[in-house]
Amino acid sequence: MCIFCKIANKEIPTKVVLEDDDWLAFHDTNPQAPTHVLVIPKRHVAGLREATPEDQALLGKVLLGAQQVAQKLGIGDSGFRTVINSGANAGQTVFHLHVHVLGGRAMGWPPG
Ligand code: DGP
Repeated sequence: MCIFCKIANKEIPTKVVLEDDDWLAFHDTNPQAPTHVLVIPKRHVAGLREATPEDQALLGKVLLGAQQVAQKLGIGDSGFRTVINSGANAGQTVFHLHVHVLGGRAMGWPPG
């Protein structure tokens, strides 16, 4: 079982921010901003590249979960960044779909 499936199953202690039946949001262990949360579907999807039309509703729920996280943690008004790394070249290291929610500081563009 992948590490994020174990987190979704509560087999690994994790700092949960929010969740519902389909998704879970938790603090990243290696934060890249004052606020850095990951939002994952509880059902295993390896990444955005592997998502199918059957995952359409789930993807929408995960994105709206990211919105709720930003509101709950107080970064909704100042602005926040959402990132989905897809594949090794983009920096994906955990192959269970996750949306990074980053905020609490000004962000540069383009990203590195
Ligand atoms: P990515 O590079 O896009 O695949 O991001 C993976 C992120 O997952 C990275 O920022 C570190 C985080 N991470 C990896 N393992 C764990 C873990 O066991 N717990 C938590 N909370 N975060 C993890």
